[in-house]
Amino acid sequence: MSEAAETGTNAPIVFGEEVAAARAAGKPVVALESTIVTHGMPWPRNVETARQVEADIRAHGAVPATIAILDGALHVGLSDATLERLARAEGVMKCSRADLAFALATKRPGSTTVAATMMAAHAAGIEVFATGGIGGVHRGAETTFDVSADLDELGRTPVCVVSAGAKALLDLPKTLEVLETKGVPVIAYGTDVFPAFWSRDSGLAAPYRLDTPQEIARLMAMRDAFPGHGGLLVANPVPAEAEIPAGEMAGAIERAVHEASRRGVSGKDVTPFVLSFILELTQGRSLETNIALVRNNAGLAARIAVARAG
Ligand code: PSU
Ligand code: MN
Repeated sequence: MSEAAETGTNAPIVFGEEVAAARAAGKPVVALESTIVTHGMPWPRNVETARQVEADIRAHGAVPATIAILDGALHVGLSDATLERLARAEGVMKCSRADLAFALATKRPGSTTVAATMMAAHAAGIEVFATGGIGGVHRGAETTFDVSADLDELGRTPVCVVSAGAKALLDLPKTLEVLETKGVPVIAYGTDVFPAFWSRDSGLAAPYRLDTPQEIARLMAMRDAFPGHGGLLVANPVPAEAEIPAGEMAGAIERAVHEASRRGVSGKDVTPFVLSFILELTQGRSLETNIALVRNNAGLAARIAVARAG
């Protein structure tokens, strides 16, 4: 099913049943990425989390649309069986902006990163998207040039991305600088500091603070007054009871980043490698925190989508 007339795209989009019904009824929809399922968490916690996150969105009055590439089409909203198949599959392509059209054209199964999910969500007319943490400027980027395509996409595509900040394995000050350069408003939710994924406080001041989904919806409406604007980053701190304070994470992050460069891990493999290495170093604690923060982001994204529709 192509929605060329409505979205101005010829992208081959297949809407899941629940999402198609929500669109027809004008109900709020929240997009979800799938790289976190295929490359961010181990089986079977990945599929359990994906299901739980979808339930969290429904509990807050919106409809979840998990996005993935299957059989040469962008699937917006996956059936439970498809979600499980994706979560179990080996060799799924991690698709960012550079990879999306390639996976579609060659009919390879692909999961979507923040950047590719934003592209797909926008093509499908979805304005709010929940993830764990965005990609950004990697430590040592001054020599490796490793900067996530997520930042470029935020600069150009009008989707509100709800995250727990940027992954703390990154260079967070540089990530905030690039977001500012690209004209992306960064809004900390209910706090004055920029959160650091597993930790509530990165030690960096947040550019802006808002305290309700209604205020964020109002900001989105105001952004609409300026055609050609890009995305919005909402940084929602992990719930206090699930956080691992930055001081406790620092050692594990340092070791994992060091190990990645020692082994010559590069390109799209860096983030998955570092995440799974940190999971081992923290004996699974980082995974529990990751799950808690994604669920928290899904709930807030649903409330923003509801406020935006109302
Ligand atoms: N957040 C998580 N786990 C993940 C990711 C984010 O909690 O696995 C993924 C997202 O899909 C993000 C990607 O867009 O990592 C960034 O990869 P890269 O740095 O290669 O752009
Ligand atoms: Mn990269």
